[in-house]
Amino acid sequence: MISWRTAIQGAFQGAFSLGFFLCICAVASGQQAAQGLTQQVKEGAPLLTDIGARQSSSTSLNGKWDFIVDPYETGFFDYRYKELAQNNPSAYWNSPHPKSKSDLVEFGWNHKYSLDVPGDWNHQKDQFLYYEGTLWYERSFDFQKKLNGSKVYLYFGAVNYRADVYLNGHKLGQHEGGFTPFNFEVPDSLLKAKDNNLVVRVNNTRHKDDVPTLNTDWWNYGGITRSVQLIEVPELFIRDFFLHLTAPATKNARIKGYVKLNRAPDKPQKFTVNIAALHFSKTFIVNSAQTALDFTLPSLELWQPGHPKRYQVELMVGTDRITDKIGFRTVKASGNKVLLNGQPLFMRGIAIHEEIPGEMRRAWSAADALQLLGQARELGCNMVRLAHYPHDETMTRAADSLGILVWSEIPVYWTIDFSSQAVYKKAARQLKEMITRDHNRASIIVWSVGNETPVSKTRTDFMHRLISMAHSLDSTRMVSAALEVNYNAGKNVNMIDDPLGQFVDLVAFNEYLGWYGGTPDKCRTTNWATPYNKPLFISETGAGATYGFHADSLTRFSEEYQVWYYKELLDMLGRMPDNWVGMSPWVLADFRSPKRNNPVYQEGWNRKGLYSDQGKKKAAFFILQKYYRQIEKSGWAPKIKKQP
Ligand code: GCB
Repeated sequence: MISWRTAIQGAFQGAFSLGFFLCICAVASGQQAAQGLTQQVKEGAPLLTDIGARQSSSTSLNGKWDFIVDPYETGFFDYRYKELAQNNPSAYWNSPHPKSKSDLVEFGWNHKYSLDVPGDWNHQKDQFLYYEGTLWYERSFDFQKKLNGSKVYLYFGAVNYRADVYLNGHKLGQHEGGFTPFNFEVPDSLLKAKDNNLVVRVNNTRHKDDVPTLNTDWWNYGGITRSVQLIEVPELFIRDFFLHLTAPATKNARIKGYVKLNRAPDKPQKFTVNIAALHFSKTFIVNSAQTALDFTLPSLELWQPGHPKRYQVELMVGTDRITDKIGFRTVKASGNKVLLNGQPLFMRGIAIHEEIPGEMRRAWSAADALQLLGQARELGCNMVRLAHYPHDETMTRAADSLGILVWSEIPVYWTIDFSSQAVYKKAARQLKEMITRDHNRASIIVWSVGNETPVSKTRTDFMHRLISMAHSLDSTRMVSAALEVNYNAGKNVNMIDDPLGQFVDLVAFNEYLGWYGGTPDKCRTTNWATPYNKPLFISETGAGATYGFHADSLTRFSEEYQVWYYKELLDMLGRMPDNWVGMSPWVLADFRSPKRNNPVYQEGWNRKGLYSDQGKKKAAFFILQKYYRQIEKSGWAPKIKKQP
């Protein structure tokens, strides 16, 4: 179905975006070269999890890295466009060492050109604002192992979009996907005590067959956008574990899960779980790489918004020890409700992009997470939709600590190529990496497999496979996707009847009645329904307003229009069916988007934020805040009277 929205957006962008496209075409055409990037694929080691809890064994490689901008891929291909051999001195992963002053050297690493890691490159230098292509990063480091016989992993929180990683002239491997972590085992033979040379080729060129694809409504920030660290672990170590509560009990609470070691132990080993605050300790015997865990805690305080109780859990095998703060709670869709710890839940949400708008940059740090979640809290939220890709681990950890529920999503967005098996693999990989990284975070209640994907059998099969995969990786959370709406022209009930609805646990939909289709008074005669007997969630709704622009409420982009939109929306919500369990309006703050080219009101910003790009609250913020406060008091969305 081609929605009215697509048509309107098309017309709108046609009018405003020509300048931008002309300006980036020059860069884009030179980048077709990057298509050859995948010719040497060497994937990373299985993911180490709970990185945030392994800080004592980790060495940060954050800081200043030197860089070379390489739009023609000169550091990777020779002049016949063949990939350079590993030992070719012209390859940028090999530091140039001219033997004499007559030697010709056409590249070099110079502290004059450096970028902060983590951090997107776009905000760090004016000339990179629109840059899409290849940029090489380089740094050196010393490293002394602390343990005998240990293993060392090089861990990247995320690199957008592709990374080729070289240590001391040797390729460790490659990773694709801009928002999930990856790691490589560093062979002892490569690691030196002094002057290790680490080079990363980063490329953020957009491709049709990537996830996301060419077209998104957000900025394509490039670079090593999240932390880089070396992690030293004993030869036998805990690679991953998963602990979850099976039923909402505060006495004799049953915990299940598993522990995964990096390999099967040579002989049976003791594996211990300690929770000191509960005076709990239990030892299991493990003799394979993966062991199921099942135990009972005599008493337990449940994690939930308003009471984000977390326990320090210690896990030990041999000489390896991890301690992490873990909250225990249950969540499930049951009939047409969502139950959190067995109680019906109403989600007072907001959608968030991973961006600090005031600095026009990707968010990545704990302080960034606290800023964004703090703003959501002020709005009265108990839930956030982290759109449209997995955010940094600091974000889900902060949500755990603050007691904010999370919807976490992979960037299967709009029109990725659903007919391609290669694209499916990319999406599935990102789904696996997202779930593996965060399956111990109590805050996460929904894994989302995508956003506004156009209905067709091929798409539904593709998405169904992802949903099944999410369920099999983690059966303890809801799986969903933000669906589009079937606007039944002329009828007063809009149906959310996307066939994907039969496979999700939570039927979620995006609607923009009064922004993309006519004016907000349309809400007065509109009702919503779904044929699925499942909880119903509004994953997006919103209108644009430029902070400080005041006019009458019929004037687009005025704060008054946005206020009107929210008032009509809230009135309409008073008529939502009984299975309506919450919403995450679009969006917390104005965010950068190359698709938004109104020269007066947008200038490259999507203006649907309730906070401006400078963190100022728009008038509509207070409308939603009041509504959420009412709900918080009454426990459920009130069937409110018309908004004054
Ligand atoms: C949507 C998309 C979101 C856009 C938003 C908008 O439906 O899911 O990524 O940014 O609409 O502002 O149009």
